[in-house]
Amino acid sequence: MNFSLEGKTYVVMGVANRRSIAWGIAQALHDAGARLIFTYANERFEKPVRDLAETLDRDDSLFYECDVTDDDAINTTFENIKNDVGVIHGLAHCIAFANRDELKGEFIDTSRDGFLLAHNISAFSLAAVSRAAKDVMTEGGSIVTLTYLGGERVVENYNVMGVAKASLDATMKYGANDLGKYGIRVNAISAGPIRTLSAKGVGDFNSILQEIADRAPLRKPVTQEEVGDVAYFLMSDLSRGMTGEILHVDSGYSILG
Ligand code: NDP
Ligand code: N5H
Repeated sequence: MNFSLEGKTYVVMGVANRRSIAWGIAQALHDAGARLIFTYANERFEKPVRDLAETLDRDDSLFYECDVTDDDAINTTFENIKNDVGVIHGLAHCIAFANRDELKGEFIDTSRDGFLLAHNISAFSLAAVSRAAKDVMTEGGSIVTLTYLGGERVVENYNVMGVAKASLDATMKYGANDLGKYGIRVNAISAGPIRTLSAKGVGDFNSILQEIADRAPLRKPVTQEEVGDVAYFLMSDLSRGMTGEILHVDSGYSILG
């Protein structure tokens, strides 16, 4: 069995800064020998992503702007990727968004627009991106998305994002069923809480991390590196018999009642 990802190319969507889970995944894939393609939501994020990628000891990374609310942008991005590299072997979808003011208070107060926005960016995007990526995964491939426990059970304040993650989880499973015949696997990592830009401004994030330190079986929050290593496993042939699965990388927290 070959654990190396040398000669393989992976698209990583959702690096905002060095704290991003997507960056933890990019580093793990890079360390395994992979070539990386980065996408960012708009040109504002191009420089930070390029600056980060420059810290990797290879210079063949590629960069594309891709706002996942725009079908034309998705199609153009993957057409450009096909023209530029020919074939990709996997994709990490590390994208979510909900209006900040709907990530507190009661779920029931979510607006129609806020509900649709969260589902558009955080769940439908996986279907749209998988369909476009399929045409560039001509040797089979592995798609990995990031989900959270709040899609399986009610977690205070996660609100509309929890409902969107439930949709993402189902999107992942239906996608896995459709794409399996092309040798493309689709799985999700359910990460424990990690302090990232998205988590910024979450009022009691310290107490959420403390709860993990106090109660999770491993008694510590997870890191971007730990999530990155499981993404590497899912991208590699070691996981070739798995699709449609949710792997919890959460210090064991989800087994607690
Ligand atoms: P980051 O803030 O680092 O990443 C979120 C990313 O979403 C950003 O890079 C942002 O891109 C991208 N994004 C938002 N809207 C769009 C859009 N319209 N088009 C393209 N990209 C978009 O946070 P995380 O690393 O924490 O989040 C990554 C994933 O991990 C999310 O799905 C999140 O729900 C999930 N997750 C996070 C956990 C945590 O505790 N942090 C726990 C479990 C799951 P840009 O910067 O270019 O705007
Ligand atoms: C129970 C919790 C804490 C409360 C809920 C947090 C939910 C966070 C997820 C979304 C993705 C955060 C979000 O959309 C923030 C935006 O409104 C504002 N931020 C931005 O626009 C920044 C600049 C950009 C980069 O962010 C995005 N997303 O584009 C959950 C936590 C314990 C775990 C957690 C933080 C989960 C998660 O899904 O991220």
